Amino acid sequence: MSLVLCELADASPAGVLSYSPFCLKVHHALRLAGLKYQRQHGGRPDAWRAYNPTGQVPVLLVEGRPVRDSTEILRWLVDGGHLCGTPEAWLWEELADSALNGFVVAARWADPQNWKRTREAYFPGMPAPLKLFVPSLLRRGVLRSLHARDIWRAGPERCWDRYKRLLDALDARATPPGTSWVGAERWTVADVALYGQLRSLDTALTPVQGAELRDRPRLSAWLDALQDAPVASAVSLHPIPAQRDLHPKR
Ligand SMILES: N[C@@H](CCC(=O)N[C@@H](CS)C(=O)NCC(=O)O)C(=O)O
Repeated sequence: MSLVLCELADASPAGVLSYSPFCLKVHHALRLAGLKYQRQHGGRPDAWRAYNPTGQVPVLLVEGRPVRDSTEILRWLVDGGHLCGTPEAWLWEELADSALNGFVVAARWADPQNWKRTREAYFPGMPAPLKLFVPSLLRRGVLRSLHARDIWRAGPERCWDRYKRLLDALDARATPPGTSWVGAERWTVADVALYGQLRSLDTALTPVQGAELRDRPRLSAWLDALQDAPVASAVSLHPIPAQRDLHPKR
């Protein structure tokens, strides 16, 4: 079966496969499932608009058919028996994609200490004259969205206080290294979604936020073990439904 992950630039030189937490989530899910796939890199998220009208990454091409949105990709993996998706695991997946992701975006785009690093990492090849104003314009839009999402609205202090409290709660809740976050027998949608966002908070772009995470020993140990987790030996318990209606009307 041909699988192609349409994503952003390869960030491997920076020690992480992708700067996109949602792409990272899918990379890890595919890796844990033991599925081989190819990578296709775009310069901007909307490079794959032909496959995804929202203009976002990731998109997974399955035999050329697009599965858009990381959550839909996980759903597809669950349907194929490659990943476990209990109701509780889906709740954690939602928390990772919404609450935790807000802090990833705030750490990179809003925190003035990190913005310069983010700009250099996100717009490496941009000609200098454009680099003077395009990233700042985009940043303004991202700040507006963080305000609307109620992440940055009460100011940086309140934002980072919430972040620390959330990390404390996750640290207290963490399961032993090498085990699923929801106590399942197999890796779940919760594990890979938490991995994508938490790992993204622990890159060179956001040293302070990464250090906060590293200060939580149980959570750090869980994350490290998941990063190094062995690839699934049973690659496919059930054949993957190639012709499933991937975007049914609700
Ligand atoms: N719900 C989407 C969110 C994906 C997402 O936000 N991707 C970011 C890159 S990490 C993106 O494409 N941003 C550009 C945009 O939102 O316009 C998913 O789970 O795939």
